[in-house]
Amino acid sequence: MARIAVVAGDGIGPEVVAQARKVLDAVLPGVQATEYDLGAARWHRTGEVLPDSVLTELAGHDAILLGAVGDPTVPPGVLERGLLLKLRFAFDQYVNLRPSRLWPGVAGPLGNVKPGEVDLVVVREGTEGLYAGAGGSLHRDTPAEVATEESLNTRHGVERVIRDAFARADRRERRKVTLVHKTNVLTHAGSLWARAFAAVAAEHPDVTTEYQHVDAAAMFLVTQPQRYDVVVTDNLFGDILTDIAAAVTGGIGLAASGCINPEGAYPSMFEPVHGSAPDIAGQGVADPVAAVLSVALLLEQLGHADAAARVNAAVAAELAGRTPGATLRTAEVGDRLAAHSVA
Ligand code: GGG
Repeated sequence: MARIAVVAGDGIGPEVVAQARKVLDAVLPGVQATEYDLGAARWHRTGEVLPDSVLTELAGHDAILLGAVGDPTVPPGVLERGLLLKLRFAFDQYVNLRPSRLWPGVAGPLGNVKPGEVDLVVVREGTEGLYAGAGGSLHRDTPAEVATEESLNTRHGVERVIRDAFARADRRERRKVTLVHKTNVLTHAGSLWARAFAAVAAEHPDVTTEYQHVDAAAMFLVTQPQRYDVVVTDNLFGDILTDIAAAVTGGIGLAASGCINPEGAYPSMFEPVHGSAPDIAGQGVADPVAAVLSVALLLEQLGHADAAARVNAAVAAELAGRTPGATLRTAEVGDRLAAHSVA
């Protein structure tokens, strides 16, 4: 039976993960879920973020279900780098998979796309780019202060995520991959991405390819999101573009993601795209759909396609039945989704 490590984390993380757990238990009876107390509370209590002993324990699981990371009482970066990025990097989760679809019954905010018309997936590089942590600062807190943040791009890292994007496109109906970068300005990294993309594209003659600068892609994701199928891009561009994609497909509360180690050498991690939302934490009003859809991605990754399909169907029914503007209660949504996910 699958062994899942659960890291609820901060803010609304525990609230939405509790609903995701209900759904997981409903579709995979007997699943072994172990909770790990990581996040702001642990840091305040112990000064630790993610001790190596816990990392070793997490490595023994089949997957990780994560809620949210980040808390206003903790200095910026301590939890984000020390927990979220440490997990992604330690477990070589180089594919950050972020699907966006306009679910039946969910209206696009601009009225320019019909329900069901958008079904795209962003394959965001997960272990390199500006997130690598390369850089430094000089003369801190003086008028001469200088800070650098460098983008790390290796041929190995870029090529493997592009390969993953093409493999996904091969399994989809439209078979199209869009590379998004800024090759006209970021010429060093851009050239590497463009050459790696061309090399992998040559191995997939049946896949349609296109290139877009990131600023154009940001615009087209708003005005014509239906033009995209698979989008492959670097770590920061992917983070930003997937928030835009979420906004045009019903909001960040519906956006799920997987931080995937495709080789299975390490556990993959599944998390809602949203953060800890401290402004609404503890009120029981956070939408758990993103966390529940992250469970569907987890189930697919672990080979439980039927269970994943049941969760997706339950979400589709839930969203089709929503009245715009109606108050949502996190636990009630979780109860409904769990009940409808059962075979
Ligand atoms: N649900 C995951 C979470 O808490 N994300 C907050 C965050 O800082 N994300 C940055 C990223 O995904 O790179």
